[in-house]
Amino acid sequence: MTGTTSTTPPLTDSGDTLADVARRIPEWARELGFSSAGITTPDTGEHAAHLQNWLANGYQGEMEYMGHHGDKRYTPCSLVPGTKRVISVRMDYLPAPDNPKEVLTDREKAYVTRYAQGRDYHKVIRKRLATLASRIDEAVTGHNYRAFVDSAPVLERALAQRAGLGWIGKNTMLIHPKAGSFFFLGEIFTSAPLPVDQPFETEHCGSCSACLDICPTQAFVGPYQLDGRRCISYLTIELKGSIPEQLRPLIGNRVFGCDDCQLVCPWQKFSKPTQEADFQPRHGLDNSSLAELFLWTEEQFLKRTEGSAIRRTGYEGWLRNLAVGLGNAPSTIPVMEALKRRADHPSEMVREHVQWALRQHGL
Ligand code: B12
Ligand code: SF4
Ligand code: SF4
Repeated sequence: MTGTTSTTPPLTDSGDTLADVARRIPEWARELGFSSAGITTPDTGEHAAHLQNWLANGYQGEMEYMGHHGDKRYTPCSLVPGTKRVISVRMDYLPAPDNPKEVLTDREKAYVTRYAQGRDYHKVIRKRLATLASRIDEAVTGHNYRAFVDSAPVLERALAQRAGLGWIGKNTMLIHPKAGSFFFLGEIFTSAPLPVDQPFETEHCGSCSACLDICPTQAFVGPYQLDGRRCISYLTIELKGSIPEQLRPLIGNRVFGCDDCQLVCPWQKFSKPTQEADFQPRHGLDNSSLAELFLWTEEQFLKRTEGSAIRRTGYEGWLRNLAVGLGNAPSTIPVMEALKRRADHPSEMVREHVQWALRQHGL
């Protein structure tokens, strides 16, 4: 992907023009396993106001970090002074072969979001971004950069849209017409005034509203607007305490994250399976029973989730989520036995969720 600026780009110390470097970045990014890369200015346009409204409505729930850092989240130059461009990249994560819909409809199985099947993406992407940044560094001597993926106060989807990587759909995901939305985003803030790409202006949702209608917890307050507090991803990953009782039956068998608003999206037929060995399922997480995972000891949990994003929920959070899944499962012997085995768990939160689950089975 290349672009133009109105002024003639200066030569770099390597003798290339900045336009030459910008032309090579997507090629270097692909060599490092990214599916595409684009360059934009450090602005988030109208997205800053959308973020402010979202925060004012309290949709961040316990994710208080979303409101910290003042204007840094929507003003890249405040986060990293001297930033002239943002290089946005995406990396596909869908494992293949895959069976998400089968697992979702089998209520004795545990559904783990496709993004968390393998190694933690933060680690994978951060390392690759560092390599990409140092290649740019070799070409543009003396420039400064910082690389980010997810955890920093950055409006990643807004920057990706502005860098031409896709449009923000009604489900709030960044979607590309040739790649769906099962990909991660990351970015490099650079002081090099590289030529920029065209933003992705065309919105391809049209009159479709499949994602808004399918959401199990009705977390969308309208197109493009998600009440984070109702999203299963928030409830099973970000929320540290008890899951509100009225939402538990709606969670079904989703024990870590949720993909429904993506799986239903018609653009997903263009999603590409990942080429990354690191994102392939580990320990049968793509097709395990709730009862089996519920009986993991803490030691097994720590061992089997080493280097995985699942660690974020912690062992008690993991048991809490599985207890909800088991409460929503059919009343079979393995389900009931598993719940009874954890009825005296030392954590009050786990015990309370197990008791709720047992009540769902009339016990
Ligand atoms: C907080 C957060 C969450 C929260 C809140 C989600 C949310 N929609 O905000 C929770 C925990 C619920 C969550 C869930 C998920 N997340 Co998340 N999350 C983030 C994080 C850290 C910040 C997102 C953010 O800025 N939210 C603030 C609100 C205001 O933004 P927004 O809802 O996206 O709304 C935008 C537009 O819709 C628009 N907008 C808002 N209101 C309005 C109103 C109107 C009228 C209009 C026209 C537009 C508009 O402007 C907003 C800003 O661009 C980013 C990483 C990052 N640093 O950016 C990852 C990120 C967005 N998450 C990601 C993923 C993969 C997920 C999940 C799929 C994980 C899962 N399977 O469980 C789900 C998807 C749920 C969903 N539909 O969004 C990826 C998305 C990749 C992609 N292709 O888009 C990111 C980019 C992480 C990454 N580096 O890859 N996430
Ligand atoms: S991830 Fe699931 S719960 Fe969250 S908005 Fe999408 S469909 Fe709803
Ligand atoms: S399901 Fe339909 S409305 Fe939702 S993001 Fe996909 S195309 Fe847009």
